[in-house]
Amino acid sequence: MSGAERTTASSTAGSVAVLAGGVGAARFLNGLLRVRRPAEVTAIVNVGDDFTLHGLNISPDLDTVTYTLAGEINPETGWGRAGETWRVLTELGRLGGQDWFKLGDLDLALHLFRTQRRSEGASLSQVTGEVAASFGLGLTLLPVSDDPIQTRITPAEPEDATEIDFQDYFVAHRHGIAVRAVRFAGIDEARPAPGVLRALQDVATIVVAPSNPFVSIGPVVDVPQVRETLCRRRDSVVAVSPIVGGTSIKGPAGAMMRELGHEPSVAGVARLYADFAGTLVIDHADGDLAPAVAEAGMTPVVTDTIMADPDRAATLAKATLEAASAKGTT
Ligand code: FO1
Repeated sequence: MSGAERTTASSTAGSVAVLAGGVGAARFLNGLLRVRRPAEVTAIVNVGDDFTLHGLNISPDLDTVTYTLAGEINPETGWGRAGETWRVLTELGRLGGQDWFKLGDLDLALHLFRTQRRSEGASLSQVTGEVAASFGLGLTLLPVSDDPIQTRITPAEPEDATEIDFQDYFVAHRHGIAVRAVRFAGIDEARPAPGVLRALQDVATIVVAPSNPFVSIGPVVDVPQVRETLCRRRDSVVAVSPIVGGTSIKGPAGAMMRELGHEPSVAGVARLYADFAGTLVIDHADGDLAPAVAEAGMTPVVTDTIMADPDRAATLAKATLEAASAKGTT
């Protein structure tokens, strides 16, 4: 840890860091920003989904958070831009190019900008800050690392299946294949991006967003020094379960838990998070599993976790912060 990142004396009251994946985290952050000032919020975002296509640097989770908080997200998909046009992609398809990953015209502009800035030597966190500022976002938006981390998936079948890239699994296969293993290539050498450890040390509350525990939160928490920092602040770490009623609201988290040998329930989530998070926010639908969450070592807090609209996301964010303050951390 650099001198600049060593712990400071006390937490800044009201400040929050959110460990974030894509769609679920973006909706949570959107709610959080209705109950906290942007200057109080730091989002620390997964980069394991990042990849290169058409020679462009694509960072899906950072972009989903950016577009959502800017009010520019496509509400139907939860990723990409609202009011998007697809002229480049259509022409690319006509040429016989790769059009399986849907990059819209507006979205492409961001990828061109990011790729150009990276080629000039700017780090991912610098570019992320520039993009966030261009959208008028007041929060601190950080990739968990400026170093490359690649989530790699081993399909369960056939027996001798080799690893595939995350977006190949998620988009090309529509996360419809069973998973045998998940690996984060490069993570052992990855360093936390500037500001990440300091935020985790200084904020009053750390929230683990309702994101996939394996492929969204895993590549954040497994960056060297991040888990250790969270463990030291365990009483200030509150997770929101991405599993409701035994399944994920969106995406493959529930199926993945089962396939990787974990119980697809809030108790299973608690067993995954208990070493570094003290509290688990669960939905009313799972209220009967509160004792199992407690048995796994996390304090259960039961509330409405379905973020059907920004108001309900704000209510969830408020309840999550209150769960932390009940432990005397805010
Ligand atoms: N998800 C899809 O299911 N299909 C797509 O074609 C697709 C394109 C895409 C383009 C830009 C972007 O930022 C995200 C995009 N996503 C797409 C979503 C994304 O790949 C996943 O949701 C995340 O990686 C998982 O968090």
